[in-house]
Amino acid sequence: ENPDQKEKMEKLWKLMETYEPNDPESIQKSFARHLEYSLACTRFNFTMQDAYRAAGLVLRDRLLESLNDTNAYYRKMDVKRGYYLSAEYLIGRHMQNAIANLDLEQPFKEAFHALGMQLEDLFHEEVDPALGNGGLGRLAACFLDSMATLSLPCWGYGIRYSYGMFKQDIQNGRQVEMPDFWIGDGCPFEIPRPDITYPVRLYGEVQEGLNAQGEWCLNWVGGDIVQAMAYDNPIPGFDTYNTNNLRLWRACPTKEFDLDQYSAANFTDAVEARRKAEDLSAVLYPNDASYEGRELRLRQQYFFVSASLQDLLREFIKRPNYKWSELPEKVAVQMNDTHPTIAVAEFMRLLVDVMHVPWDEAWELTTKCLNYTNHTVMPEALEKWPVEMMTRMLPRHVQIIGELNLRWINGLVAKYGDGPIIAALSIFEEGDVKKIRMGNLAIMGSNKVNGVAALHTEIIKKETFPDFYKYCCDTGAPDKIVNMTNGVTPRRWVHCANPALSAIFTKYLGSHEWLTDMTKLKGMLKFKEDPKLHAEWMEMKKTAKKKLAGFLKETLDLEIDQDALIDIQIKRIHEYKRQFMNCLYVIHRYQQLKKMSPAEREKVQKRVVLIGGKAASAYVNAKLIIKLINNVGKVINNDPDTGKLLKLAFVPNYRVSAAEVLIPASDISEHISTAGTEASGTSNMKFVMNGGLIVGTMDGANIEIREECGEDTMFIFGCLEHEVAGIAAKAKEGHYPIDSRLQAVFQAIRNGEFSKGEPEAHAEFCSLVDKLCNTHGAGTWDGDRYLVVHDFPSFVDAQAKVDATYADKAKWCKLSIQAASSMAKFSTDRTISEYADVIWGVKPAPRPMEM
Ligand code: BZD
Repeated sequence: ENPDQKEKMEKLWKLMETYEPNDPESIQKSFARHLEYSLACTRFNFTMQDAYRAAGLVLRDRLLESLNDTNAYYRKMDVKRGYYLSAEYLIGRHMQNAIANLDLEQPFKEAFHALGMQLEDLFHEEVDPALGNGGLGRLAACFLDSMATLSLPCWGYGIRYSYGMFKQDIQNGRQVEMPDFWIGDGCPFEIPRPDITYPVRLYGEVQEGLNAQGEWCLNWVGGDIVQAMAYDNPIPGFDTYNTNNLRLWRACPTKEFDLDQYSAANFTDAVEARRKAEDLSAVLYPNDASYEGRELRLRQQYFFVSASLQDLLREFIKRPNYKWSELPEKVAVQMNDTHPTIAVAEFMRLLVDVMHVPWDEAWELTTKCLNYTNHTVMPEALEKWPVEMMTRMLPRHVQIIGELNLRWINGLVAKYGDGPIIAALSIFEEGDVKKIRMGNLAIMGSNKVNGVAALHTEIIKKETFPDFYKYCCDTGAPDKIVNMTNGVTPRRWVHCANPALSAIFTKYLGSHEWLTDMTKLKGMLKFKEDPKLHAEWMEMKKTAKKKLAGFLKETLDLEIDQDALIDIQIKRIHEYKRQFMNCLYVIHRYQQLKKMSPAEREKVQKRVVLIGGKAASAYVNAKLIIKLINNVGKVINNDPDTGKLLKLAFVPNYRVSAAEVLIPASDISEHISTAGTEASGTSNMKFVMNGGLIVGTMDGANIEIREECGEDTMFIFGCLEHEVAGIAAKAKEGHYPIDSRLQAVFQAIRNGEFSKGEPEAHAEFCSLVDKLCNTHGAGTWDGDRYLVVHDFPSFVDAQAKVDATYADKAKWCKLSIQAASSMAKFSTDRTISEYADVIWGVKPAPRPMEM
């Protein structure tokens, strides 16, 4: 309005009206400028790390232009927005992905090549941001990539942990956890936003009082206030001008310094209290399967949920003449697992207490805006917080939850009378320690609830939340629970991780359209028997294996035969994922080789078995399994009879960047969870997209991958989900027999063949084996909870079939092409389109190139 101001703005606008140019020379100039003026290096004296940082800033400039213009466009179009709330994002390295998605591969390559640098070397300088545990966190990251690529107005919200997933060191075969202070040198891709902060209250009490309108109300007062400060991470889409945002919150002390405390005696206490506030976002809990009822964890959850909801509501009320009734037309929120489900109560609190929306209307808005994804059927992973703890920390929320539950139970009793279904559906779990069930709160407060693969969604309906499902059906809403089969982004997992394969697809299909429409890959099927393609395909695998060999040499000083079949199992270490069974099989294979004459051995397929993954630090058995794998590997790899034919190695510190090297190189990967335990799995999809075949159980997304790719592309074994209960019941009575080959493996372990000179390890390994065999104490059976003994024989058969099939190179190659070309369903572009259509009602809003 002010003419003076206007003139200044126009001047600035003129100066900034064009984007940073993207020709190689301009990129070089930007690079030199950042080296000198942002990093204070000279152009003649800088390290590769400096070069990486400067290149990162070159990209950041371009990301910011796109992010700002995309935001302006979304505002102008007044679009409905989606918000993904997740305590974890396993984003992995930014640089290569940003270059690809900004369509800068060619000019960047040229620019840096001319300066005597290889892009690959720059990429290696980046530490992996590992703000997640495993599949759930990586899924969130793939989702962000697809939301941007589909030009959907969707943001992610999460926590900017100072320490991400621990680094795994292996010492004497055992896992040792090291802190991952990933942010130590700063990350050139993030944008700190000291101007965007929200207060978050913890503890305190609720008082009756009057609101601004003079009406009776409840006020939450006292306690501690922390500030949540925003750090923005631009997420560029591929083949679109849209760039979305991942906004991560860091906990900071409140800005105001309590003057009373500012006396000589209390000064240090006051500073200490402020420092403590920062603990909130200090560290990611490295537990991926069972929650620990730690108070700090609940604080983290509330902290990021409150800041995110405040932020998205602020965006909503910025709109001129907003009406609360329009909220569901403008906002959809997705809660990633139960971790952010305190959002149900916080949304109510913000609407009722802060925005003065009447209770009933607020509840209607809440249940229209929020949605919940379940990622697990393991009962030990469903979060339940003690009422006592939550009442201390979030007194107002417990009141709100109490009121919601009262109304909910009254309605249920009116419908069903007072029976067991009431206790099952209550948000509160009675018992010695009264608890709040976050799963129940989430389902009640959500518009849609989803599982992550077809089988998993059925299990949720029938076993995890059967009473809710009954209620949904009884109230005419059976489709409140829907399936959203997971996916992965082909940009990172094919194009960036496996450039040779990406080039083959683009060449045979005549364009790179497949990268945004994976159904195009079907066009490869007509070449699946083409010898020319076979040659290129095998060359592609060779290239990937060569890279893997370099990686293994560097990290483990391990030499591998690049003609060997590469067999990989990489995922969190867990009994249900059965790395133990894989290891037992390798021992069996070793024993078979040992029995053979040298001439017989010649005929055996060479194999390199790689197992990698982190164990939760308190998970004793998972850590023992790591030790066993390492010890078995040591024996096998150093045995001159077998060393050339069979290798077993534990890959330390498995992480996104390691996956990018491992996955393209695999011939076979293992997805061998007990049927009904793995909700989906997502690395299975990455492997197949890269032309690897799967040894797997009929579990999670394996079932759907097999459906898409054809039965002949997968080596299936093990019992089926519906058989598990019967097998477990029978096992309780006595036990199914232990296969003689497995007996021999157990015997070798008990004889100490893999624990020579290590009495402690010997006792530990025996305890693992004993547990599996400990089945005869009637009624106490759970030793083989995951049916390792039961499924072992069919696992051995499946592995034999792998060897036999691999012997026919042309057949293998055909199956590999067939499988990789049939993976359209498992692109997160498909998954996210479904979320956008079925759950969020969010539409694409591609922004034009120039605004
Ligand atoms: O989520 C995983 C499931 O185990 C996989 O089957 C599935 O594919 C992916 C994605 O849907 N779950 C997790 O990764 N869970 C966690 O990481 C986690 C983290 C903290 C607390 C509890 C679980």
